[in-house]
Amino acid sequence: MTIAKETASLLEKLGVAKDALSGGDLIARSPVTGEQIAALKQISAADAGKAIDAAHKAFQAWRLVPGPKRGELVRLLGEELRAHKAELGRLVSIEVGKIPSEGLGEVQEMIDICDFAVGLSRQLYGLTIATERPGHRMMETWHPLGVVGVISAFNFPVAVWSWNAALALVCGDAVVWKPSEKTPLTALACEAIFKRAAKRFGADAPEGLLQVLIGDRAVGEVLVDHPKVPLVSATGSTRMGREVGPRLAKRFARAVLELGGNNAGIVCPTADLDMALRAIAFGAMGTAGQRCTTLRRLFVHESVYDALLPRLKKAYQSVSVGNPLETSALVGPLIDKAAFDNMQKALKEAQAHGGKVTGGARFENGHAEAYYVHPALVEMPAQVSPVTEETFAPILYVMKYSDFDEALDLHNAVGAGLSSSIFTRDLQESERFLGVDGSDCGIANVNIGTSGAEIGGAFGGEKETGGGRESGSDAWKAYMRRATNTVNFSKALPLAQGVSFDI
Ligand code: UN1
Repeated sequence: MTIAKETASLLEKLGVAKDALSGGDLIARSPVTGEQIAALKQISAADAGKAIDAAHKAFQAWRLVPGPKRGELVRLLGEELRAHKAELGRLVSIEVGKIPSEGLGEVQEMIDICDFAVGLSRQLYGLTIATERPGHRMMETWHPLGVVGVISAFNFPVAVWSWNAALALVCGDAVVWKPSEKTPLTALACEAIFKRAAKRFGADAPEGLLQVLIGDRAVGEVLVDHPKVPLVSATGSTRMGREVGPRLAKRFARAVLELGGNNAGIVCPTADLDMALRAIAFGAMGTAGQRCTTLRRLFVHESVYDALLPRLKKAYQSVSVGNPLETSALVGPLIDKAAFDNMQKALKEAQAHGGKVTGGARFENGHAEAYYVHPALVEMPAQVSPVTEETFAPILYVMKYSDFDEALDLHNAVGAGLSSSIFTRDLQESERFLGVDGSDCGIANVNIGTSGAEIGGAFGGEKETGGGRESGSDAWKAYMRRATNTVNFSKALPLAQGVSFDI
């Protein structure tokens, strides 16, 4: 069976209408072979505006449904995802080129956030606060916010949507989703899955609660600029965030930005090198280096450099790269030619700055339009460009350090601030790394790689990563509006701060 045929059959099983898949000009391709798998119709900017209006109408009804009941819809969504995990996981592998366990893992991440959100639907807590006035009560209430706009990237085409959607839905919001143009099919599959859950939920799930906008940049701009969208959660490059952020600020809308990462690890003298090696391999080569959380920079202490480097090189030389649908390769293809070109450009620049490159070559794997590359390990004499920039490809820059403080400084001396890790058995080093003047990232790990976070924690980062937090912990608060309420149940009207105003 060709990939196009398999895709059509998967989409049918997932409930996507056949006529949505042809006759349009948005060409969906599988990076596995580079072949076209669908030609989708795109929504016009005017229709995108109408879809947002419809979502707003749905929000006005949905916000009146009690939180725990809203949770029931997300429970059903999780159930549908469990039932269709194999098909959706496979579709992720086809559309993004992820290996099977990562395609399935992404769907598992969706199921996990649904479970989390169901529990959360009974825990949208506000505080009761001590008031200085007798006979008064002060509290805070969390109310649904409105339409939540979600702009997602190709590399986690379904999980990142679900982090946002599951929280937004239990928080009483409607969702308008603009998926990456590189991954429209998995978005249509999610829409179909959601619709089934909504149908099972019944009439209390208003029509239009989820809108999927298949379209280009102009459609994304409608979402970003629409006055009825009080929050946009956008995942993508820092360049994209630099455009989206100010536009949202201009109309005082909230932004949850999850932008670039230039994640680093530090390997200390006491590190368990076996463990570090495995964590580095997955962090840097896994998902073909196309996670926001991918390990891109490694600082290795001079006392263990010669022990670690040959082993790391060997891992790079022996890692299996290949067709994720037909082989048990650990690394699949890059998403497209542009990703490959960027990778080659960075490697050339690294070489010009004295970098010694292992790997990095492309092979067609029988498909002229597919971009399979051997992950690249680059020994760098110093942290200079391109090390300081994120290149969305499997390149790991390795640098030697002698002093811990110097390593920390270098670690923090880049624009992005998403994820970080340290490999050490020295408590002083690990605590310093996690402490106030340690890693400046939103995620800081000890003896674990930079990627593969669980959904229970808040996900996001500082500086040029954008500052947003999605997923677990109290990230839900961004999806609701907080009201502070003071109630006077006395017969007097005392003013705060001792002010008197007697008329
Ligand atoms: C992303 O790359 O945009 O921590 C998200 C991780 C995954 C999510 C990555 N749980 O690697």
